[in-house]
Amino acid sequence: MTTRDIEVGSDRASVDPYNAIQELGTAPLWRYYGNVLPKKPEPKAVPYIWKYASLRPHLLHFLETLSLEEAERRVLMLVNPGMTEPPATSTTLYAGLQIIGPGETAQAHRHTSNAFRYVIEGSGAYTTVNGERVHMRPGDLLLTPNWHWHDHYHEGEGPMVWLDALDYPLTTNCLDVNFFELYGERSQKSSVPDDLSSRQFIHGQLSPAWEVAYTEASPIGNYPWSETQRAFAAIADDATGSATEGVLLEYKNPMTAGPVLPTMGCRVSRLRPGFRGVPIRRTSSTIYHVVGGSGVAVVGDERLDWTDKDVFAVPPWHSLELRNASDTEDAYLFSYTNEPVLRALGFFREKQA
Ligand code: 1HN
Repeated sequence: MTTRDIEVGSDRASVDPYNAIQELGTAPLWRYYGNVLPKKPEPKAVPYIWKYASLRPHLLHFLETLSLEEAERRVLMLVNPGMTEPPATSTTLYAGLQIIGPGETAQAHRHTSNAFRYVIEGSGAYTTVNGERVHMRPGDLLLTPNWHWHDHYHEGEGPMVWLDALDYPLTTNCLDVNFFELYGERSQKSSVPDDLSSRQFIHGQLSPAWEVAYTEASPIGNYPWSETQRAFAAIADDATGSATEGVLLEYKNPMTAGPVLPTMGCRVSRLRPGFRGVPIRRTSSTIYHVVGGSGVAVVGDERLDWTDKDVFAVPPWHSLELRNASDTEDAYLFSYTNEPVLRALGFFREKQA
């Protein structure tokens, strides 16, 4: 230690020691202890519902007034009031509503964020994913995993709307691992037969034996609604279903029998007429999209009344109770969750609330 160090040290002793340590890039743990280690999760995300009927006119307005050349993607982000900057829909999850008109192309790019689309209305559009054209119909689930090139084209009539889901609040806001690249041309050329991955892999129990590559993300481009309907029809009223979410089916990666993407798992449930779920609490967050029907989600202290095409967010460790409002009609809910991330890292917990 030099004489100078000692002098500086004694100067500092006369100023507020808390300011002094702050200027040196430190903080006293004893004043933060509760924030670092709360008794239970205290998410920034809050329970919230986005009403499709209110948003649809605005989607149509921007379809009329904003070109895709200007917008790149014409999307209304669903921003959780507790997670506005940077915007997210719930913890580690993003959702947005994208609209595209006839003849439009959303140009090709790729990013490390995993993404998928869940088709809400319209038909005649396709997404080209690494050279494969994947066609969309309402209720279809289309995957664009990490670093896969993707562009969208609408060759049909009328507007097409889908729900975009991404894990960028994880890759960009938490982990700083997102890369992004433009393809260079506006669209990819088709290099494999249309919808081949779905046709090859969708029948799970009979998979192509010549395709040996293990893929962490599902190789299936589209999980069509027609197959989802067949799966529900096959069990009809015979299956018991889950006490919390009714007849709950999970979309599977045929390579791993696990979730479709390493960061996001997708499910669809049928709530029978009069269904009233047992409340549950999970460390994962979940985004729900109403495929059909209407009901109630009690999320923590909030009551969210949902109907056709609405989207709602359930933050971590909030109790969730799902009810079908109808005594005569089924309700169908599509949902996705960050449960795969939590399970991989040993952080998944659930308990009856
Ligand atoms: C994206 O690439 C798409 O490809 C949609 O359609 C929404 C939101 C954030 C970041 C990238 C798309 C997106 C996105």
